[in-house]
Amino acid sequence: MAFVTLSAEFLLGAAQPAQFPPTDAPEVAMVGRSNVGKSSLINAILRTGKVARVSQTPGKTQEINFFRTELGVVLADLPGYGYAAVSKVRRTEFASLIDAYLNQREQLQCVFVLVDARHDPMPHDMAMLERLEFMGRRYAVVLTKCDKLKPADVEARVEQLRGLLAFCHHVVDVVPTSATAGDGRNALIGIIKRVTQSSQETQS
Ligand SMILES: Nc1nc2c(ncn2[C@@H]2O[C@H](COP(=O)(O)OP(=O)(O)OP(=O)(O)O)[C@@H](O)[C@H]2O)c(=O)[nH]1
Ligand SMILES: [Mg+2]
Repeated sequence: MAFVTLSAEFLLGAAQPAQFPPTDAPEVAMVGRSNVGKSSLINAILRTGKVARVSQTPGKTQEINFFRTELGVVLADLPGYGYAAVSKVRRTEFASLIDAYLNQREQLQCVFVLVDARHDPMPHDMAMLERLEFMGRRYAVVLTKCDKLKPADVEARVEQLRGLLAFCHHVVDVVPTSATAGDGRNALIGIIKRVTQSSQETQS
């Protein structure tokens, strides 16, 4: 792949929809449970150091963080869903911020739904996939932390997700990744380029 590193600029963190930046670039968003590896995945895609903040403690990302990248695409890092130790009020706030973003954001061209490859998808994950399918939003399932599994188990998880999504119309792909090993990066950059180019062609 031609991109050794990708430069990026942090635009802002939005705690409410009024703060979403009025960019004119296509956007790709990371969603998924707390601690699944959303911020790590952004860093793994960029490879330009720790642009997005990562933590072992779930609930690290509390706003929607927007990064403009060299690909001409904005990457959005969303707060995680389903983290029980965050207060119920905060969880409801995160959920409504995520909802507002998915409903309103016109720049959004594709959602990366991150699922921990070590476990069966959780009810929250299935609900998100159903929601995106229902909304007609294009999405890809990104399996994270594959470095912690044997290759045969990764393959089985990919097949399980492909099976679950067999009749879905808006899924682009199921991609096994490891942020620590860098696996899956080229496939994700390929998807980002494909979905954002097709959006620009539609606009012109
Ligand atoms: N082994 C391994 N660890 C990972 C991988 N991706 C993330 N992690 C670890 O998982 C933990 C959570 O990563 P984050 O990127 O902060 O997760 P997040 O989804 O952004 O979490 P929130 O912001 O809290 O929603 C950190 O300790 C990471 O180092 C991976 O591919 N492999
Ligand atoms: Mg995060």
